Amino acid sequence: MITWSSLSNDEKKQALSRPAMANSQQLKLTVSEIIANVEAKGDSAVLDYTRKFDCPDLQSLVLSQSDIDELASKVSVEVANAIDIAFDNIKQFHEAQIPSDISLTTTPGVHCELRFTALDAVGLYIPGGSAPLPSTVLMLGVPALVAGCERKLLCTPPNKQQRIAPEIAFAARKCGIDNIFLCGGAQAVAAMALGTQSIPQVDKIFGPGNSFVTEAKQQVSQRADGAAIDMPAGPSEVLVLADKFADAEFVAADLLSQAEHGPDSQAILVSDSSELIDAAKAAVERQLATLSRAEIARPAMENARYILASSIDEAIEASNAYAAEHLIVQIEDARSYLPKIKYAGSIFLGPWSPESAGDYASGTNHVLPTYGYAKNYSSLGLLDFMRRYTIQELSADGMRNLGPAIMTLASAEGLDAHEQAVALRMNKLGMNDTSN
Ligand code: HSO
Ligand code: ZN
Repeated sequence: MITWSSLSNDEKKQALSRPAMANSQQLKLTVSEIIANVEAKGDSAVLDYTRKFDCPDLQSLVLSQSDIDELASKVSVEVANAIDIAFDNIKQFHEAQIPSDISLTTTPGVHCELRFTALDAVGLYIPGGSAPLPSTVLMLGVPALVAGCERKLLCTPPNKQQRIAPEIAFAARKCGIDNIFLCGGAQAVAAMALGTQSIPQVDKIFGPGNSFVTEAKQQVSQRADGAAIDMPAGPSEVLVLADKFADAEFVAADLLSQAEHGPDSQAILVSDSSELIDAAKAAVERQLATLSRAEIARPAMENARYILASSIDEAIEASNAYAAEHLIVQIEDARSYLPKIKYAGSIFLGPWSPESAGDYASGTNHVLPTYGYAKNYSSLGLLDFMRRYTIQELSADGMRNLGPAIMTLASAEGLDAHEQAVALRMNKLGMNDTSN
């Protein structure tokens, strides 16, 4: 247990430090080679990498519509119903985010508009690995559907049988995904960003992934002919704020639900009650023994931090300094602390709001800024699948009214051509005296 008030500023930083991310020179080099190969050889490079890493017998990168239908039909009624419920809630919450265009007269005769439009083509990346996540298909696919993106494609690594998890096919079909491609890793990101013979080029790539995927997203986003990306990514994390009224079993379960994502997951408990911390630690041990993924969760919990604060305000100070991806507030009257909570990707208020609710089905998006990026990035939302642009229209009166100010500013910046573009028009309007 770490006592927050006894720490120096440096020690506080240390207590909340995240593990260094593996963006070694070697990783960068390997990924840039993969991207260059995909750029040069297209499908055949993607196919080679996929055969090497995921599926030695892979025949085609394209999962046909009949294969998607066949896979989707294997999903149990129970899971299908649960996906339907999650889909409906996520859809409702993202539909509520549909923005309104703005149309405004700033100066008489000067008309300005702001319009929103869906991105044309989006690429959704769904990792394979130890737990394929159909919930992530919904979190990416539903906003793309609601935004009205014309083309939605999904890349995910195939299993050895050239197939994907039936739940992923089912969720993708529900979201109206146009194509599923059987590839993963940096090669999938390169293919979506640059396009290949069978994988169309997209405007923006979304979704979580391992260090190769993350590095590939960074690299393609820096190319003018590449693609935009959703947000930088690091290992998943949770910070639980709890007081003496919190249920220690709930607290432990929430820490562990983060820990089971991966050995590099971060779980932090901050409380003003040492009794609660002790009880939560004991509950973690008890619950850990019962988990099927204990082998993954245990190393993560070995790095877990338990911080004792002298007050709730001090606990919130620690939480703000960490800027957690998920912040769970199990404090009496949790909502009343919202004004003090500055940074978190998503906040879970009160004893009945586990992270699992937002991970799956409440309606909020589970793609969230990690690694402290909650300070300057937002949780994924509808607007990430749209772009906004502006329109302006000046009438002759608008030009008469605004022209002098524009000319004065252009002249102050020494940009004669800018000034001229207005002066010519003012002359035509008979406004020869342009001094203002
Ligand atoms: N907690 C993960 C999302 C997830 N959890 C998917 C379960 N399935 C990152 O926010
Ligand atoms: Zn989760």
